[in-house]
Amino acid sequence: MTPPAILHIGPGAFHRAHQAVYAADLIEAGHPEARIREMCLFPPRIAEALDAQSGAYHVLFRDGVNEELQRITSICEVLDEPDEDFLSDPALRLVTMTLTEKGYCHIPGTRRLDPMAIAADLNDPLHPRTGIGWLALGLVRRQEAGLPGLTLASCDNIPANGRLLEAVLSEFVSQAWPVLSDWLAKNVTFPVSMVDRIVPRVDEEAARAIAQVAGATDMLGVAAEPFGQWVLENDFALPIPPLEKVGVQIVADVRPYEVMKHRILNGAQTALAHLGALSGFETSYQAASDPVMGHWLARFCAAQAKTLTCPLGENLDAYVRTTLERLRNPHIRHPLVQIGTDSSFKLGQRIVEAAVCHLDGPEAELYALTIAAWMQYNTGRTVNGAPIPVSDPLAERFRQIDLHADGDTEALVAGFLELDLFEGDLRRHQSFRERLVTLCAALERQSPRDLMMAAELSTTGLER
Ligand code: CS2
Repeated sequence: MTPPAILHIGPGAFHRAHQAVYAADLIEAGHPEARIREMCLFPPRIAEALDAQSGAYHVLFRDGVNEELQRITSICEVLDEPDEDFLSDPALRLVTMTLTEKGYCHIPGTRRLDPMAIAADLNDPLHPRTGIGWLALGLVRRQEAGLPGLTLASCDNIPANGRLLEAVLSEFVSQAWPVLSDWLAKNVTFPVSMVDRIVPRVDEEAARAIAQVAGATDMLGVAAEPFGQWVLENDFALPIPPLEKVGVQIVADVRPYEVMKHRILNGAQTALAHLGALSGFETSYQAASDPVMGHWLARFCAAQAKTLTCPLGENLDAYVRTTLERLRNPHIRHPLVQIGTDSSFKLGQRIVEAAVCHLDGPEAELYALTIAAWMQYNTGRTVNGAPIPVSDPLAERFRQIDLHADGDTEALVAGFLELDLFEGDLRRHQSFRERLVTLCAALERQSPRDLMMAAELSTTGLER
């Protein structure tokens, strides 16, 4: 049997519905080396479930009209308890990973290691607990075995993910394994990648649908949209399996693709997460298909698109149209609370960077409402005072801002604007700040949807 050339760290639902599907397609196209060895750092461990299902699971692709079931067998081995030689296989060509934002152990907004998050691995680098610690140990053993370098590709939805991985791993190695530093710099590459597919967590309905079409319960099954994109920077230490044969775009510069995705698709999702939740919706599908919110969202996406450089081979109008259709897919019921989680990490790259381009223009109102809704959401109260479960690394800071403001909306807005993520022109823009105060005050009594409706009526009125 051809040994696997790919090792992936973190086989969660997103990976199983994205990279593992590309690998399955490539195997199907005659490249058995595209099989994947998985490494689980944290529960849920998948080895037992995969074994019980003879190494297969299903992805149910649903576009709202049609369903298509794909049986995936690209995962050939799972290391639930990895050993330190996990990177010492001569057949290994590509390491991919989905570690989540927190898995990079960095200080948010920077590419520097957070000393607290990495402390245990620095004290005991032979028994790592984090992905960063494991990669360093694995590379030490690989270098000792006289093997060539490797390509480490982050597949997390983080801007310039490869640069972040390179920075934190190099910093960790310089402290924990200084003898490896030089080899790492010369032999390991860290391509940036943009990955896209909406994969909500599997709810009961999705699990039932998968079981029904697959004919049996599937503990690793995932329901996802058919849309998928993977853009990978052309920077490989060794030749990798030819992923371009199954639609992976290998390009010199991933950034324009990444910014397009973060602003248009992810920006729309994050805007809906707060505007929608405060308007009483539970999923992005419900919010995006509501006529009032849907109309507003189309204008918002068009405003986001105006801030972009169009990547090669893309068409921004078409991308906006596809995004709106994707969000209206009735089978992809992405919970707004899931998207609203960790929003302090997301708001900057998805919304604030673009808002800065519109501060003086007619679209400023769209951004003021989006950011005001984010602020209101993070006070932990909906319009009628019902609690919102805020799940964010800054949740305690948000609570303090709200407490300190003590009902004074100007103080509330000022408190939020002090956060690092608003560093720059937006914070200093007087009329935008005033809009935020007015809208935050309005959101104490009215839902964002009510405000959108009122704004629409007044514009139509004016036009007449
Ligand atoms: C979502 C993303 O939860 C979120 O933050 O916006 O997971 C989104 O669904 C993916 O980036 C789509 O590729």
